[in-house]
Amino acid sequence: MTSSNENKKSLKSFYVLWAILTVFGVVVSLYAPGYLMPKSMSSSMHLSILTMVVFSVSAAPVAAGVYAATLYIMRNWAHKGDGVPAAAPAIRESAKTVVTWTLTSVILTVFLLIWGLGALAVDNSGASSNPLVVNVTGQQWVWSFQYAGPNGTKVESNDLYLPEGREVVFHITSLDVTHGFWLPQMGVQVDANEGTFTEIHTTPNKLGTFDVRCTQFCGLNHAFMVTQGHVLTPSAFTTWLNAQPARS
Ligand SMILES: [Cu+2]
Repeated sequence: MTSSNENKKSLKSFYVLWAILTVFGVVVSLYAPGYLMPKSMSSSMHLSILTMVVFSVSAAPVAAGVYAATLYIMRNWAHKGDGVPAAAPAIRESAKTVVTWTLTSVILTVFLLIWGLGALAVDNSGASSNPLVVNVTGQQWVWSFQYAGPNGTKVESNDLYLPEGREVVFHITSLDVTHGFWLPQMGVQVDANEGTFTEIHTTPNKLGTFDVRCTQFCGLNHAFMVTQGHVLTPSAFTTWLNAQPARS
């Protein structure tokens, strides 16, 4: 009787610790991604940041459980002196704890699976009938961007210009080794491979500049394979496009 009461009391500290660490994890998860991830300039990036927050918040109780168990065990099984340590109640012998732990993990995992599939579906839905097609070519160690210019001409630029509010479809390839086409603020990242095209889309929703980087180590000057992108108003974009020299 006494022993059972002691066990109850003792495991209570584990529950309290679990709750405190969960609250801490949830608060950090709510605010950290906003500070640590690039500022969003597209709906895809907004969805990526939201997904990061949802996944971090959902992982918080599980991570908190692991840390709480670790601290609880370190405190209760600490060996002091030469004597045999006093036995503390084992967490695994508490049916309530095991059921809570398992159910929490299962429910959160199923929720994340549903969220992930839903986010993928949302990101792939709503493809516009008139997207801007930009051909992206990576080579050691520059990016170049080809657009359809006025009157069937082709326009090429080493800076990426995009209009606000219109879906952009990137057709990406490489002339040599594998590069990684990455627009951090747009939530766009896909490999550029020689001899084949990869495709990715986004819709910029904020005016301003963004980064264009390479995510695959592609040789000596990989770190310098960076350039800038610009989101312009649709009319400014048309003006820019028309001002470029036609290539053919
Ligand atoms: Cu590269």
